[in-house]
Amino acid sequence: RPIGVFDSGIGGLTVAQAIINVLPQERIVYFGDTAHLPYGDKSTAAIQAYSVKICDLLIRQQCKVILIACNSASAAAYELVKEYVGSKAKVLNVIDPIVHYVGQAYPNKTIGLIGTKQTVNSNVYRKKVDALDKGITLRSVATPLLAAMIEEGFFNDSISESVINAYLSDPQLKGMEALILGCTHYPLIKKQIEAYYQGRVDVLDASQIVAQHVKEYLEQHDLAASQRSGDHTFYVSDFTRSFEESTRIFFKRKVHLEHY
Ligand code: DGN
Repeated sequence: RPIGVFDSGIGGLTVAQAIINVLPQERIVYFGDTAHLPYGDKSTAAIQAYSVKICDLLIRQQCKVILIACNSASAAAYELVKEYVGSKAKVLNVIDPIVHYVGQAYPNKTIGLIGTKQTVNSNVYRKKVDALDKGITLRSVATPLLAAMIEEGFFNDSISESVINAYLSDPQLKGMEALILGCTHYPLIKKQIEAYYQGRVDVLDASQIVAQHVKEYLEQHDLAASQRSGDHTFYVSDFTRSFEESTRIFFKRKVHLEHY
């Protein structure tokens, strides 16, 4: 049975790619909700409704695990989706693995978070970090322009550098030990963010941490596939050629998108 991975759009392909890298024998069914993107500025109720519908589809595709590969949807809909899906599939999100990692690596330290408005304003990261009781201080800043900027192909250039510098110079983000890249798109600008800090801050690529977590989860729950049972499939709720072209940015190769 495949692993279902869903996101508001094609940005979650960074997470799918990271999973394929560590779990090459697994088959992925990806769903990008391109008809409703961006989730980052939507209400919690809207994101919950979209997420539930997507899970219906992934369950019909026999997915053994559903990974909410979008920080905004993980923040808004994880608890609800988990209850909705029940015993039909395991549900994972992209926030818990990062919070767990930070708890192990940075007790009593100050950590930063950047992500969409939904991710930051939901305070889900803060609540989960506080629940660890490890003395970690979380400072977060919503950086809504970054995802749109990357989708338009602005990364590793002077325009993205200006936008990144403007956001990261926020006084909220002073004095931290590490920065969580809390959005599917940000692995693409990790190098630029690292360059901004010049080694003073650890920049945490959530997609790598999440992929490692999925691997351990499958092994622990005896769900890992021993060999690949077919090709990955990539669905979108609204097909455009430009989405398909943009898959190159987030995935190693151009991906064929199917309209569902
Ligand atoms: N995929 C969303 C996230 O990780 O929060 C970002 C894309 C968006 O909805 N703007």
